[in-house]
Amino acid sequence: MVSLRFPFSFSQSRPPNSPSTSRFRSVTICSAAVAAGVGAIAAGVSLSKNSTNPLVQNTFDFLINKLTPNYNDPIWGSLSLAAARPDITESKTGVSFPPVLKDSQQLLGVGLRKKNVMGLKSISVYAFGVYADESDIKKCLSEKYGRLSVAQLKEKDVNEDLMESNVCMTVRLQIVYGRLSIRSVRNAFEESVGDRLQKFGGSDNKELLQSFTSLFKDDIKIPRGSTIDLSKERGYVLRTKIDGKEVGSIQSKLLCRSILDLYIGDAPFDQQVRDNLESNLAPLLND
Ligand code: DAO
Ligand code: DAO
Repeated sequence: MVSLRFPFSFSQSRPPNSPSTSRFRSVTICSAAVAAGVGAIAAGVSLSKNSTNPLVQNTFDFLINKLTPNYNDPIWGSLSLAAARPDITESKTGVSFPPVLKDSQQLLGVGLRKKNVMGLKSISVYAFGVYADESDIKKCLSEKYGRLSVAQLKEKDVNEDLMESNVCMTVRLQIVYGRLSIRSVRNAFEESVGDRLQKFGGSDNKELLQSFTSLFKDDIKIPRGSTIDLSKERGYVLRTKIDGKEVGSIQSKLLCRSILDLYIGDAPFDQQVRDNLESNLAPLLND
């Protein structure tokens, strides 16, 4: 009897008592062949990982994409396990994220937003997951990146194209800090997003910033456990929902770009998401 654990490339660990554990345990496959295959591939990692030969690297990436039980791989369908695909846990907080949102947006990475308070201590504010629509990825990015290995992808700026393109995406925030006030959200937002608006759009973006922060009404409560979805929809519309309830939407390519930059840009809140991005994008580009 072989337990099939974490069929994807996120580096993570799951706390023993996390809510998804029992469902996760039930994903068990009676197949020595699968175990042998995975073992052989794992052994191949050390041989191929450092290869500078593109043919070897491409073959290796192909085998990894096609033979490992990747959570995006059709193997899940053929084993009738699609419904049992486990949530992905952000390791430092134990917060879990569904592998797919809105039926078609695939999870590309999870991370943690920390904030330094008065230069003294660092608090964990929220865990986040970054999702992108699978068919949009193919439509917008496959022609340019479809035949590249993960290593080759890492040398390109695929994250830039993802942020600039019309790919529908969602960043899901799950609040872990228990004393978040709207005032501190507004301040942090003005600092982090304001900085990006200036970087990508120049200095005259006060109105745009205010149009977004004016959505944060004083009576909104965001206690620990709240979920905020920031979605870039078709035509660069940024829609914000708190616990599934819409709080507003704004059409602005610059705002969408600036928000995404916080999570998958060059100086992201958590480098772990950037480190995994290409490995999680590659199977979606190559299918
Ligand atoms: O004043 O208690 C405090 C420190 C709060 C820091 C809050 C940082 C907020 C980060 C943005 C959250 C967006 C949901
Ligand atoms: O972490 O610095 C940051 C920026 C986070 C963006 C948060 C947007 C929050 C929008 C909804 C809050 C509504 C009260």
